[in-house]
Amino acid sequence: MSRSISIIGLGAMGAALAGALIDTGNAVTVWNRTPARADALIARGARRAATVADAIAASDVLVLCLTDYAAVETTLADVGAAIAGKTVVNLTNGRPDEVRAIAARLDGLGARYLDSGIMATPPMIGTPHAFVLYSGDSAAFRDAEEQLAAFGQSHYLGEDPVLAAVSDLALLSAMYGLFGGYLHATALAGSVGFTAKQFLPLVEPWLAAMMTALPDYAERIDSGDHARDVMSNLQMQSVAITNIVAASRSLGIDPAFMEPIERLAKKRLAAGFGSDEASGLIEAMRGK
Ligand code: FVH
Repeated sequence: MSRSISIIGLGAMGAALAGALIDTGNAVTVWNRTPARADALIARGARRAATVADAIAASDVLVLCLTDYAAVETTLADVGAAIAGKTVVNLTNGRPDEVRAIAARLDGLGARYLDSGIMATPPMIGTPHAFVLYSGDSAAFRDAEEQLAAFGQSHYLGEDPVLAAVSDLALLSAMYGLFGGYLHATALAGSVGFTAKQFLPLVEPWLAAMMTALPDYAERIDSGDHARDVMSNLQMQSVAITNIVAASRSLGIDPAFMEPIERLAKKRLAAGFGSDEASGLIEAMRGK
């Protein structure tokens, strides 16, 4: 039997989510501020809601996928009591303060709230490579779990609604660190003539090899012990870090991506932790 679900927000991601729900046999109602963006989904069998209130009335589960929480607040500004008893799954990227504010407001209106982080690009939705983080009302998650599985693997993190949003930001931070590092490295290599394609066979296996250090880093971080069995101490690494910044400048590359790492390393050295592993940089990030 098909279950109904409403999607509010049909940008690149919202349209992919709606498509995956249609493909898995759900009765999908869609609303978008710019109505024309719904046309392709209507042609695939979705129902068009004329208003946000119409989308809310159509289903017990509402999925929001908008640019930011300001858009979420605007879209839900006038919902009132109509949202009581509904499950709101908010897949919009946001900050913990924004999550708490919307969760409290919807709770006050009698809705069940799930916050979420989508760890996928639109073409990955509905494939085994997509995973989506959820936190908030556990009963609401259990009830909607089967429908939400259309998006990819679901990871429920706990009752506190901010868990998914902060984990999302943390994972995106790791991604931007990786991409930022890759772009800086490629700019540096490019300054002496390598094209990105020529540099790729060097940088790709290097990054893959460095990823294997993460379990050891995790152990050091959790124990707070960055001094045991040190292989590559920070004093030694800080020479390379400072050289990267200085060489970038002299080769005409903006060192902006690497400067914060240099600053954190100097802070750690000044505190007397030069013989520790570089995992100890996390203590400087934590303000210790
Ligand atoms: N696309 C991606 O790769 C990432 C993957 C990880 C998760 N993100 C998050 O998903 C949210 C939406 O992203 P998106 O890619 O769908 O974004 P757009 O294609 O730019 O569509 C934006 C939709 O938001 C609507 N919208 C914006 N402002 C308002 C507003 N004030 N009132 C009502 N709707 C609003 C916009 O409507 P329209 O411009 O078509 O009328 C689109 O439906 C986002 O949080 C990502 O971080 C995607």
